[in-house]
Amino acid sequence: MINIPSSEITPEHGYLSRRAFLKTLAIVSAGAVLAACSVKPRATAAPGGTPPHAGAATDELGDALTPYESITHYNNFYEFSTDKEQVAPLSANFKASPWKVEVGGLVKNPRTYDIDDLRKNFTQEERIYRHRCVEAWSMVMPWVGFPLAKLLAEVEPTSEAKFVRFETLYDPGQFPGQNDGYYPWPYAEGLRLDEAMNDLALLVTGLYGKDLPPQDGAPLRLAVPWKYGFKSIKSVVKIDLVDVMPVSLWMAAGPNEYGFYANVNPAVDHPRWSQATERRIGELSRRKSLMFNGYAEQVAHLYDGMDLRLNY
Ligand SMILES: Nc1nc2c(c(=O)[nH]1)N[C@H]1C(S)=C(S)[C@@H](COP(=O)(O)O)O[C@H]1N2
Ligand SMILES: [Mo]
Repeated sequence: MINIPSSEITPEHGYLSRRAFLKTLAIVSAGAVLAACSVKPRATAAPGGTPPHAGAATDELGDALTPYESITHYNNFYEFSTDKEQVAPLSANFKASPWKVEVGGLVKNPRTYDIDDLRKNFTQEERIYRHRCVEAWSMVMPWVGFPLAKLLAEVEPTSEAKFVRFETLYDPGQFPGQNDGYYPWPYAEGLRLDEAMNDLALLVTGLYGKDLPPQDGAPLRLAVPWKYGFKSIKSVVKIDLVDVMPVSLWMAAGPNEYGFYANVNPAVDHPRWSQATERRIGELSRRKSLMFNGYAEQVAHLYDGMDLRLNY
């Protein structure tokens, strides 16, 4: 079994250092300008055309969008670095085109998609989602993308398919972190088929109306907003329908700390820290975390009769 040094996965300090605090202020004011520019009336994306700018200033709970600067300069993407602030500079030259995504396994119509086809063939829509990292920080992102369910409908899972497994690109030449044999690369994640079919599960191609930047998982990443952020796998090249529960990178690396379900649940603490509250990036005091990250109405039924403490 792999032993993880706690420095790698210990959550950020609840209170920012003075340097980080001053930096946050700078990011917030720069971000305020950006956010103001991007609050435009909702536009409909023409097929293959420019996706819309953020169509609203808040999520459905009234919480402000996190500034573009913060979303793109405070990143978890271990293939580049375990240092959140190093991901943006290290990913600047990442080659997200050409890009192919292989969809197969237990499906009637296996198919390899070009990223441009995914953008053209599936109507791109804007979704404002909360993102809650297991480390207890959070953001609000205006993603652009399309429901995973639409892609699955096209490949038609067979009756044996019970889970969906996702895999990130393996390319140590581009991903310096993959030269470190510490984690079981490539990064993998999974969803139960009914979770994957839920309308909230989004395949993301853009952010703030622009193409998805490398640090956020270009050119295609998943967003499953009711689960801890590590489920939202980046830079996906492979989607497989399978009949057994996939083992994710985090389940393999730390099975006692990271389970398959990873639903946001303020009542179930991480073995090493509380999940009751979170630090919203850009805010100074902590806020209460919400069951299923505030999406209970849409997803709680998926877990009827399940013990969410056992199925963490
Ligand atoms: N391939 C890959 N996907 C990943 C990660 C990663 O290290 N590698 N980190 C996860 C974690 S822990 C989080 S919180 C989110 C961060 O997404 P963001 O940087 O766009 O906010 O990506 C998730 N997806
Ligand atoms: Mo995370």
